[in-house]
Formats: sequence, C-alpha cells, structure tokens
Amino acid sequence: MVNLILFGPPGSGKGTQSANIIQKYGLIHLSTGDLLRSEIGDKTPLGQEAKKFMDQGLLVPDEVVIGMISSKLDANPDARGFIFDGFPRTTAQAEALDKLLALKKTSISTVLSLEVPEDALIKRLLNRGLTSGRSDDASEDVVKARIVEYHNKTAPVADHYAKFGKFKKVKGDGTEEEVFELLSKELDELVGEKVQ
Ligand code: B4P
Repeated sequence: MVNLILFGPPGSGKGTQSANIIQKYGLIHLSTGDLLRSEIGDKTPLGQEAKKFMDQGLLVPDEVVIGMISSKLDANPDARGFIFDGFPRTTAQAEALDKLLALKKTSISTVLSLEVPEDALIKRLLNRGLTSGRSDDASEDVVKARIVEYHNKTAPVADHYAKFGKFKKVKGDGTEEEVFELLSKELDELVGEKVQ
C-alpha cells in the first residue's frame, strides 16, 4: 500500500496536483478541505462548527478532522493507497494518522512538500477568491491569517516526518504541468502506474 501526504502552505497546489495524481496512479483522495466544505454545504452540525474557524482563516479543531479521516479510511478497506491532501496540518493530527495507519498495518510512504513563495500564494488565493465563492479566499487579511496558521501549526509537521527520512521538497511555483512532472518523478518508482 502506498500512502502519500501532499504537503505545503495554503494555495501551494495540493488540491490541483491531487487531481492529477489520482488520475495517473489510482490512489484514493482524502482532502480534509473538501470534506469540510461538503459538510458546510450540507449544513451539518459539524459543518456549521467548522465554518466558524474556516471563515477566519483558522484551522478546525484536531478532533473534528481526525474523526473524519478515520471514518474515510474505514470506508475504503481495499484501497491501493491514499493521498492525504491538507492533512495532517498539526503534529497532533500527524501522530493520530500514524496510529490509524499502524492499526491497518501500514504507514506513510512519503511526504512531498510543494514549495511556493509567499507572494505567489497570496496572489493565487485572492485570484481564486474572485470566482470560487470561498469565504476563506475572499480577503487578504483572511488569506494572510491562513499563512500565519500554517507557519505556527502546520510547518512543524515537516519535522515530524523528516525524523523518519520521509520528507521531500518539490518546487511548486512552475506551471501546473511542470509541477506535476516533478511530482511524477518522485512517484513513478514508488507507486507505479495505475492498474486499469
Ligand atoms: P484546503 O482546502 O486544504 O486548501 P488550500 O490550503 O486552500 O489549498 P491548496 O494547496 O489545496 O491549493 P489549490 O490546489 O486549491 O484548506 C482550506 C481550509 O480548510 C483551511 O484553511 C482550514 O481552515 C480548513 N482545513 C482543511 N484541512 C484541515 C485540517 N487538516 N485541520 C484543520 N483545518 C483544516 O490551489 C490554490 C489556487 O492556486 C487555485 O486557484 C489553483 O488553480 C491555483 N494554482 C494551483 N497550482 C498552480 C500553479 N502551478 N500555477 C498557478 N496557479 C496554481
């Protein structure tokens, strides 16, 4: 089983590249951002609680996202592997994920981190905010708050996986195609192309 974490700051292209990776390698995509937005769209109690944090550019509490990931892992017992997009975002989430995978007798194979300069991140997110209707992309203040959360709470997750020799940086500020080519170089050997 191959378990990939696509890592990086808000707007670094995790969601964009996940779509390419799933298509080529056939892994199951688990995006906590997408799962939370779906809960918000359905107006569930979890979604209403999460929205309060997301609208301010803050991370949603760990127990909420860990619970969501745990049930998605259980729902896909025959998966060839998973791509975790936007999760884990805190060291507590990383430790919880390691435990959940150990229960399934597997572990994280590699963490690929998309490296993009901060001014480009801000530009990308504000640009998406013009059309996405996402409240967390709408104002520069909220976008900057998300980047501060990333530095304070998410960046330490890199050290957690670097300790195990599983953390690798990938240049994330080329075109979508250029970035995918660099990711593919890392993944071809590890995953192999999907079995049709
Ligand atoms: P997420 O939904 O995870 O996503 P993201 O950080 O906005 O961005 P991503 O890196 O996926 O960027 P994308 O490809 O879309 O998080 C949203 C919020 O949910 C968080 O702030 C938090 O509140 C909450 N949340 C989610 N997971 C959580 C967790 N585990 N714990 C707690 N809270 C959590 O790309 C962005 C833009 O750039 C797009 O418009 C795209 O078209 C463009 N783009 C992508 N690649 C490009 C390229 N190469 N060149 C130019 N533009 C590019």
